[in-house]
Amino acid sequence: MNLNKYLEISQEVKEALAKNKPIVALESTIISHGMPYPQNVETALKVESIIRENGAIPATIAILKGKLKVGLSTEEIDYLGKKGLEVTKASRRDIPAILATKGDGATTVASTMIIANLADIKVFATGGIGGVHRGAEHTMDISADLEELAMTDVAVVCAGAKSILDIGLTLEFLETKGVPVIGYQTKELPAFYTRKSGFSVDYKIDTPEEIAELLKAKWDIGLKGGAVIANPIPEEFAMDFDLITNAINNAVKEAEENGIKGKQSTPFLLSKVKDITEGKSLIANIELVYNNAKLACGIAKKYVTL
Ligand code: PSU
Ligand code: MN
Repeated sequence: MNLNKYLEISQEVKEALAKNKPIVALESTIISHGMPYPQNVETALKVESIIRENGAIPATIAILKGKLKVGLSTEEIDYLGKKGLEVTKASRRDIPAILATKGDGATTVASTMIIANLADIKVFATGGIGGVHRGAEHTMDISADLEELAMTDVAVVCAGAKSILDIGLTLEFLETKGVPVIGYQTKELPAFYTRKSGFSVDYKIDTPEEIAELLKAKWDIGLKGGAVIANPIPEEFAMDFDLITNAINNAVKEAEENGIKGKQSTPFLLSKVKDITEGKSLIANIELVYNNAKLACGIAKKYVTL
């Protein structure tokens, strides 16, 4: 395999890998498609500094000029944030074409997992994962993130599944594929903007150290695939359940009326929810990413000692 032709790891991340330092991977679709400019760039840079403050090395991942980049410069993050929706949202299926044409791609959870794994990074923090969309029984819109979780050995720390998705079907899919869904200090799967969803996780685990032990056990015995570590949004930033439920229902309706499909779906819904909640959902989204980054550091720090 001629990986060197494609993979470009930053000096800082290379050194961290060589010294077995804890590293936390970060995705870039959240920058280009998940949040508006300039909050996207501010958040991406702050999440990196939070990771450093918490004793790990951040590795933001994207595809730039046909290279799989692990560890971006401030300028590169700014470039992706400014270009926003103009950058290709790159999931698993998009990677080969972007490499061949020397293009740019903002990596989703699925493709960030793939690239992190190539670089031997095992812990990844983000906001939310893709899942089974509402109405998937007709549209078959099921995020490639779920298949990736079934096959690529990277743990994804997120704030649960948001109700733009069918949370119940998303959990069923993960169960079928053998992906552990762990609640950090909670028995209930958080629903991104809120701490509750009405659905249970498989296991409640109360410390980052035990989560690291779980990952180690899984991969030691050769069970392929990742894990979902669901971390509830901090109480003080959680949104009112009725307010967010209403906003999401209206956004889903508007997406249907406008025939929004495929890879446009998640970015469209996120942006609508933000408008309907007058920006409150964006504030919640930013805070939960910071919170997930901190937990990911705890897991990564223990994992490197095992
Ligand atoms: N959920 C969010 N913000 C995001 C995404 C999901 O709250 O930015 C992005 C992630 O990159 C995720 C992708 O991997 O959307 C899922 O898109 P799709 O459903 O098209 O696979
Ligand atoms: Mn989709």
